Amino acid sequence: MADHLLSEQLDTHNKQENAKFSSESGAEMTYTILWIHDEFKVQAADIFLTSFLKTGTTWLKALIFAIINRTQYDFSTHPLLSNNPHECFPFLDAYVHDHSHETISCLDSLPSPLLLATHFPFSLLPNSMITTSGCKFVYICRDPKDVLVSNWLFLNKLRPKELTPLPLEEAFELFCQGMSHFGPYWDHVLEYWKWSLEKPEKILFLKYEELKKEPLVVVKKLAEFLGQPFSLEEERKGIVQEIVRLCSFENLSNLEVNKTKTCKLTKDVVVNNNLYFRKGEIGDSKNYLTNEMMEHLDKITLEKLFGYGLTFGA
Ligand code: PAP
Repeated sequence: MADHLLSEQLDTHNKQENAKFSSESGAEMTYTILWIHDEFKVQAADIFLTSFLKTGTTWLKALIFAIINRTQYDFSTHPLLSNNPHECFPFLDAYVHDHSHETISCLDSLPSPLLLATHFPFSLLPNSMITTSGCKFVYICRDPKDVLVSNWLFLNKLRPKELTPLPLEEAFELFCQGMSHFGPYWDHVLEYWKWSLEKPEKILFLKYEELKKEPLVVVKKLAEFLGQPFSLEEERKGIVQEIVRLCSFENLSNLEVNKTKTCKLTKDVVVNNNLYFRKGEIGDSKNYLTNEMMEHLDKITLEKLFGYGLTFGA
């Protein structure tokens, strides 16, 4: 009986802490959206990386940074060898989260083209980002089963110590219901997919799985889309291969900066860089999800994407 009472009390405490945690991050999010809509000035040269959580953002940040700056840096002393990709290619949201004008004005001092990332869904982007001509978007998606598992493991590591870890069953339910910081996963993907069909010159739509399977092909496609195609001379010198190698999971995850250092995500959240590099594999979710869970997720995917010409995977 005493055990039962204790567990009920713990449950109530957890729910209260969860609610506090969610409402604090909800308020931050609202502020961020308002700031981006009212204050953020888009420039024609800006490059935006948009994605849901855990779909390959860190990897793509590294690749775009390396492609855009390939004539500036030597591969032996490259900034990506001593900085986490999130430092080289920051989140727009993180700047805003800081609530300090000093940090926000830092945006003006970043080198052009401005490389900024956001997890916001298409429908929450301000009109200026969508309509300013010249600026480009790259979106990356991933099989939802792997997204769910990767995100569940990551968030449990970030969870305040006073909260018990979120059980996978609960994370699964929330994910299926579309409850996440950035809305339902499938809607997130579909909105950007539809935009990419409408404006292929504005947004390049990528999949984590195709990047894993054919990194050289995708890196060339990226460079071309961003208006900086590789010259024959660069190809002959093996620059595409160098970029792929520099940004590979094996290379980045073994760097001192990514093994031991931290990165400030927002004013209050500091993340160990090694949390961004777990396994980097396709299909690892099968080691966590039951067959039933996987079938259910595949069924939602089929239903949600039906008729749009989009499937997950390469
Ligand atoms: P974020 O939403 O916190 O920015 P994001 O970078 O999108 O995370 O996704 C992290 C996933 O990408 C992790 O997947 P996993 O949990 O299934 O392992 C991470 O391991 C993987 N990842 C990070 N860097 C690379 C890379 N260079 N190559 C391939 N996968 C990578």
